[in-house]
Amino acid sequence: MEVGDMDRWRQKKNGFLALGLVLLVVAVTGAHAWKKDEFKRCDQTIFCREYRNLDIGSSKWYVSDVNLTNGKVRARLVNEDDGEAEHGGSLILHLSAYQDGIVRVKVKEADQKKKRFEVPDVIVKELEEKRLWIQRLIEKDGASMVVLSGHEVVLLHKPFQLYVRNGKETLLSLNAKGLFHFERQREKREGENWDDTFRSHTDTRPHGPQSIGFDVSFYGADFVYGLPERATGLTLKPTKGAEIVSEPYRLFNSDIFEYIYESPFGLYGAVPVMQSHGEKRTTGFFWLNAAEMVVDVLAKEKAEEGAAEEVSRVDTHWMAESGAFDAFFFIGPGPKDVIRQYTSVTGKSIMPQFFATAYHQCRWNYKDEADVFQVDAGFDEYDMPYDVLWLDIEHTDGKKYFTWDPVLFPNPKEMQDKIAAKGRKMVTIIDPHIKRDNNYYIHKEAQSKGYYIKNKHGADFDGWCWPGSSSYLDMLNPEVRSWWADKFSYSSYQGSTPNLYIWNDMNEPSVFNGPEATMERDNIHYGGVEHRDVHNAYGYYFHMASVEGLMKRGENNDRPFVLSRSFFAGTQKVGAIWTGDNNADWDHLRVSVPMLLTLGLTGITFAGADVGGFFGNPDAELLTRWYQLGAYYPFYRGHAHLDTKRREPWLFGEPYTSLIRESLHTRYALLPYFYTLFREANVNGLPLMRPLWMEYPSDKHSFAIDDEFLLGKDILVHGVYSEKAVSEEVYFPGSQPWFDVRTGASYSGGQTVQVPVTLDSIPVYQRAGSIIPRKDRFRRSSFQMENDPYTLVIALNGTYEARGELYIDDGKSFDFEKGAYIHRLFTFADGRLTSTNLAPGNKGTKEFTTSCLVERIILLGLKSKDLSSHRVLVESSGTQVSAEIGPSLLRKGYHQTNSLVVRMPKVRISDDWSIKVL
Ligand code: NBV
Repeated sequence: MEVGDMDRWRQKKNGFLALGLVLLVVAVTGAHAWKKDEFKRCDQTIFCREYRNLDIGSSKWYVSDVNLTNGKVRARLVNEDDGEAEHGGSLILHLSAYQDGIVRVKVKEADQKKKRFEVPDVIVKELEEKRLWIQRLIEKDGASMVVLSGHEVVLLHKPFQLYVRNGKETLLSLNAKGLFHFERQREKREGENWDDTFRSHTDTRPHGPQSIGFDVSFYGADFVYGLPERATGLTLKPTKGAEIVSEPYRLFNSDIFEYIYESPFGLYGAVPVMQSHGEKRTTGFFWLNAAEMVVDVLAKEKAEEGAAEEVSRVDTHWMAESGAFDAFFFIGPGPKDVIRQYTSVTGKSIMPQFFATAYHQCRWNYKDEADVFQVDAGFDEYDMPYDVLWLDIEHTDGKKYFTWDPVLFPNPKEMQDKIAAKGRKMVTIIDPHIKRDNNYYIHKEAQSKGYYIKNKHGADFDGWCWPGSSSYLDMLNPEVRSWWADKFSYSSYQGSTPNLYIWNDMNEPSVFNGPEATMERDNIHYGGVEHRDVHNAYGYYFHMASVEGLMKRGENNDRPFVLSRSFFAGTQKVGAIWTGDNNADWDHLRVSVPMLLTLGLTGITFAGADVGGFFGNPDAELLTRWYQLGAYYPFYRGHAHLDTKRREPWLFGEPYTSLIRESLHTRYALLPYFYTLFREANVNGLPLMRPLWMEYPSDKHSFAIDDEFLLGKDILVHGVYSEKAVSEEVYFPGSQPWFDVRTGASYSGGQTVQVPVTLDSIPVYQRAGSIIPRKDRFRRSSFQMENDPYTLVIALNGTYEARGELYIDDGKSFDFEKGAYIHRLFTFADGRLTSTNLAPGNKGTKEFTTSCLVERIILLGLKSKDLSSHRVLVESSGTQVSAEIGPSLLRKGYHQTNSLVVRMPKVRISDDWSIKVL
């Protein structure tokens, strides 16, 4: 047998030998091949196979009685095939409504044999305060109707169908295609076998079939988006029509070894939310369910003969193996409305510490303390800023997390202190598999307290992972999470310091010898919950427990930072994620953009892809292109597989070293803009990386664009995704021009331009009408930029106006929640730049102050006549200051003439002031 053909789990199951074998496989095959057969296809999955073969209109459910109870609509659903109370009888539907266009529908068995699992800790507590008390139910023509502000919900009785409407138009529907099926739990019939076998694994399915499937239609939609995580384009293409086109989109958190580009199979995380978009409308749908789920996007129906146009609607079919029916409909009407609505259910993005928004340097593995110091010194020597140095699994003592290899890392505290002296931080990896070693304190305690997930026989589940035989903590149990959180205290986590942060990997959870590289679905969690029900949320709970740990440790807590590979709906309120083990190839560079855009649409904006690609060795050009693009990812980290050649950013020689340095500098200069955007995400859920249609919702041309994106609303980024590229096709949205951030050259909006590119840079533009705050002095880390002065880059629109914002706080504590922040608004109009306060008067009791100055104001988009008679007066102080025409603006060597630079206006960033420029 060839090494390349071996099953992955068998490569790994020998514990320490595993690593060597993995390396051997990579070395021998050279190629990256996903072991597709290790994962279930739809036709190997009972519920998926059955649901996919159902006919449109096959649902047999109808509404038998409807009433209003506690401000909610309660309806009974009856199956027309049922004899008297067969299968335990009817279903109960609860319909509730919340402020801001959110409709929620829950359906349960009237008599639940075993309580279906409702995923806890995803929905924010405040949601209940926003619930509307439904006062009146209108009964008419076999339907019940609830009128809300601006929309209504219609419940059709026979057949059961639900429509969310807006005046005369339908926005969303449930079961309009008649695919609602609900497998009620029941007793095993005589001779029936519930076992499900896949490869060598048997799932006993002790509670039998309990799947749920239904259709949701999005009206006025051209495309649907969402359902991370997979390495595909931004729009979710049809998977099924009259014929099956491809596998459905699968949501089943999996450690997919060497994942491939353009595959509907799910990766490490799952967010069962979809957003639809068309010229006039955006809507959304979220199913809170953590079991294995698949979703078909149905091909559009052909227009009837003679009909004016194709149906502007997207039909989708949702199916899950088990769990509850708890669904949310979001009425929009715009893309930002849907994200606000969805994140008001599942939470807004955390506010990161300032350092976490800067550049991170990682590798599997930095070998020892000397290696750490060398890499750290390399950044200084090559004048490259970085903020965080990461340690992967080899830093531990035998893959026992919270320990240090005594030979390689004998002085972890001193090491962290030395790194911290430059204002930098470190991160260590903590995975969820616990080595079953009786000398390991974590294992001993967890075992004696009964904190592990149990197998179907009630014993501690034992699976194979990096340390060999391992058990997995039951993170569904809040008591276990709290116990785990205590393990991060400085007294418990020996060798940790306040400058150490955390990385959670393998939390799908990854089990080398388990079915589909995870654990058995009939394993048992807290409260008797089967693993099948909680699977997609396991990583989320593990992430949550680690974050809780950083919150608890020590006093004067800083905001936690924990990166996770696995995620679920709501992860945005916990921490950051990355897209896992990508390849060092051009396709993976390109797909990183739609992957991150999709995550942003589903609330998870603090995300990035491994810069350089995890597997394989990028050549200097690819690495440079990745640094150039990654500078605009919300999370910016270079990372590499153990077996790859070293690739610290100065190792490739010129011109690459200088170009990578420039990318890092670009990121650092833009940190004030990034941080302002992070705050926006924290307040209203909006992602940093945005598809063009989020800002230009009626621009049809932009709906499927996923090789470029907006960072906030003011920066347009287009990566370079091929070798030796000489030009890129850039689409400039909107009606206003865009300014090249390096040269100041402008391009009119609403056109596609073949823009020439060189290795020096990727195409990046600033929107006319915007003001972007920067800090242009280059330091070793973001910490050292704290008191640096600002540069304001003003890109004028056609009416010589512009607007921008800046958010600042202490960059580390939670005081911002009590009002310790500054939020400024900069406006340019009538030749005058004005700075005013944007924070509300009642923002809180704490204050934040800064004495940072503005050192430079750059105006782009002037006409030559404006430049002939410029005078600059700081009106607030009455002082005249100097201004230069057309000097080098943004990077050395570029001389844009239609610009003006005002130097040292001597105003403070936090004050009110005005400067008359023209
Ligand atoms: O801990 C080792 C790696 C890590 O570097 C990577 O970032 C993770 O995604 N980890 C996966 C396990 C091994 C992968 C082959």
